[in-house]
Order: sequence, then structure tokens, then C-alpha cells
Amino acid sequence: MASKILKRENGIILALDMETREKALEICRETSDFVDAIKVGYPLILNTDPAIIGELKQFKKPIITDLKVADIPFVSKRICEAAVKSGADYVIVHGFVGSDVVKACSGVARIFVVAEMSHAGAEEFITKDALMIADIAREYAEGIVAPATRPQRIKELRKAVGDLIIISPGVKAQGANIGDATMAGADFEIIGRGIYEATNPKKAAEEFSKRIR
Ligand code: 3DU
Repeated sequence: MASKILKRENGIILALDMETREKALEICRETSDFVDAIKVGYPLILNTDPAIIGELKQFKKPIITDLKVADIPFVSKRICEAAVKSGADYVIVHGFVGSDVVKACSGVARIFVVAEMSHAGAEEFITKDALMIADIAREYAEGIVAPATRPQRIKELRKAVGDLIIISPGVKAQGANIGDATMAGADFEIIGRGIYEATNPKKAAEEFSKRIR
């Protein structure tokens, strides 16, 4: 695999799930010095335009498109190709759909695989298979997504994925404390509302990155 383009300085990936382009650009302008990558997903892309992916590249950070791709291999590959064409540096792909999907996506994009999710309902299905999903990720992905809300699971997943990058959502708004995921073995904490809904997003991002480092 080519060298990794996601480098750890602040330990934060900024999640943008707001509804307007203006708000997204404003938050990036205020906080981009304190984050290592920008993650964009359906709420922002569908409320604006896929061109927002390319537009965010002005902040000179890797752009992760959180599309949680989970279709048949042919369609999943097309989705990844379109994301890369729009400017995505990484695409987030589901692992529960199987190795053929993950393999197809990895042929056209740098990918992160969702190994396990952060919300309560994750325990109904995906948690049970997370370690098997991690094995698939190890073969095809640059990293995995693992839940900051369950640090013990991050420890187990770290053992399973070796030196793959672990990115971890669930911080602040979903209940995990800043630094919990990092202490358990994650490389980056994904933070959305904890930053963009803060009274002073710049101060919040700066303080969180200090604590994580
Ligand atoms: O809860 P926040 O506002 O900090 O946002 C978390 C982001 O991480 C959000 O974009 C969501 O789609 C993503 N994410 C999870 O929250 C949980 C997962 O298991 C996977 C992705």
C-alpha cells in the first residue's frame, strides 16, 4: 500500500454533519489548525452538493467521506470511485457486507472499514462480528472505525488490527470523554457536535487536541 496520507498531529478528525455549506466552511476556517482530517457525510453532502467534498480541500487536510458504503461490490465500487472523483482522500465502507465488497472498494479508494459502531443498537448485530470484520479490514483497509463509547472494545480491536489506523467516534455528544479512545489505543478521535456546536468551536478544538496529545 502507498504511504499513509493521514498523519497524527492533533489526534482529531472533525466531523461535519451540519446542513449548510456556509456553516461547514466557517467551522473549518476556525478549527482546521487543530484537526488532522475533515470527515464529511450524508447530511452535509445531501443538503448541499457533492462538490462540497472538493471545496473542503482548501483547508489542506485529508478529506474522509463517511458514506458507510454497504451495497453489492459493483455498486459499492462505483460509489467509491465517485467519491474519489469528487476529491475524497478516503472513503468509509461497512465491513459487515463482506470481504468482496471491501476488496472491491479497496481497489479504487483508500478505505476505512467500520468494524463496530458507537450507538447502543450496535450491540444487537455488528458488535458480535466486529473482530471478524477487523480481520477483513487488515487485508484491505488503511484503518478501521471503532467506538469511543466502548474503550474496552477498542483495546480488543487494536490487538486484532495491529498497526492499522483506528479512528473513533462517540466523543462528547455521544458520551465518551475526550482521550478515552486514545488511551484505549485509537489513533484519532472523531468529533462533530462537540466542536461545531460549542460556543467557541476554535477554543474547543484547540483544547481537545491539547488533551488528546
Ligand atoms: O457524535 P458527533 O457529533 O461527534 O459525530 C460523530 C460522527 O461520527 C458522525 O459523523 C457519525 O456519522 C460518525 N460515526 C459515529 O458517530 C458512530 C459510528 O459508529 C460511526 C460513525
